[in-house]
Amino acid sequence: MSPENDDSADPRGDLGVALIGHGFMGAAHSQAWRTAPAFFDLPLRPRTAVLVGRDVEATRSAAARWGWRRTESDWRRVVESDDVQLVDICSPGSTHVEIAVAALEAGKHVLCEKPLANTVAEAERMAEAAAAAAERGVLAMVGFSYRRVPAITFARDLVARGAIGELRQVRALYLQDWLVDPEGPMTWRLDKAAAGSGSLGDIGAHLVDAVQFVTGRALTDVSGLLHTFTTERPLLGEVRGLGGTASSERGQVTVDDAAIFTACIEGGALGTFEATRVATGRKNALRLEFSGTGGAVAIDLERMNEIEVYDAGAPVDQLGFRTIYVTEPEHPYAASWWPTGHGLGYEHAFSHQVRDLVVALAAGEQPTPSFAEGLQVQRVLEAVERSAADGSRWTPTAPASAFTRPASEPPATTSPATAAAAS
Ligand code: SOE
Repeated sequence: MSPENDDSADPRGDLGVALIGHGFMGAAHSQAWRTAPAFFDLPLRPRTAVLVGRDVEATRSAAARWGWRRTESDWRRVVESDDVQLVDICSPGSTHVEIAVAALEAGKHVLCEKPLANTVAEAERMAEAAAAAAERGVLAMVGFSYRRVPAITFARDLVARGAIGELRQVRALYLQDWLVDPEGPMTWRLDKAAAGSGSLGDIGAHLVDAVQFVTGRALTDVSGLLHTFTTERPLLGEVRGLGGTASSERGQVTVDDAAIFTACIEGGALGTFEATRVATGRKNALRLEFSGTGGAVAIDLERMNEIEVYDAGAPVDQLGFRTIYVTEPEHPYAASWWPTGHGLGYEHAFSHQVRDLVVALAAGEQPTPSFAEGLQVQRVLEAVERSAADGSRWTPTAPASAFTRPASEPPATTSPATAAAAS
């Protein structure tokens, strides 16, 4: 028997995990459940008990690859199962509310991928269920994994220590380009009924959470703009868009390709936000910059082991951003991994998330971010959507006729106010 399977002498309690979903996030969470116990001293012993997916064959093959002991095709069965103490939800947003509420009511802890839900009403139900469950010692957490990228955790620590003085401005960008090609296929992520929103909820939600996490301040007011550049895309044989065959049929894209918004931040700071899947050439560039009266910190997750720090109090002849490699044992999470300088990647944040969740569960403490925090992010996202739908704050810069485009150029994108004026 391998040491991993010989549990007899281990005094720690078991944490049987059921994972719902085996796509991108299912893979990320699977590796985290397997890796975190090997690198961190966890107070409970996670067991990769059940993998749940509707496609029986695909679920079995993913379970064999990732080390899940058994599979189910209906999540309701694991919610009732005695060998499951925690349900980890990695299925599309439209499924979150039903699974999370049922699991919490059945006494299972819940980890739920972000964004918490597809609507504020769903997120409210989930937060209520989590509050009621917490009274019974059953705990819920939302998976904003980027909080656990060492550079972002360290930025939070620096800002809390006063390293940038009084916060003035935040610049937050999340740039991807997988929707640049108009012939790229439909997936559930482009369907509002399944995903809730597009770039806004999928990657803009990370920006909102990361900014609030680093600054410790909430976004209080927003003004937003959403746009879908490609409104129809080819349908594939499989809705998930992986491994399907091309078809001549086209599906309607019902979510935003790009979301841009400005925000007022508690305490008087200003924020600009951009979340887009059409930033040609940018693959997964999450960039944050926090400017204060005494300094600034900047992060670019395409260089995720680094943080740039500017100290406005340095001697004038030494002013400038310094790059700190966030891999010293003194940096968040780093001591459990490799020797100084050897670096971490995207997946490590998910292992850190498992580590922090298990530690909180063993202590009977609320893991963060809670469902209440997930609900607050959902409210910000919905406010951006409402603001974008209400074009009344757009101000045309000139009468439409004052600007004549050369015929060879594509038609100008019309602002909501110009469109309203023209109709
Ligand atoms: C998961 O945290 C996630 O937000 C995915 O849902 C996005 O698609 C990915 O690009 C970033 O990570």
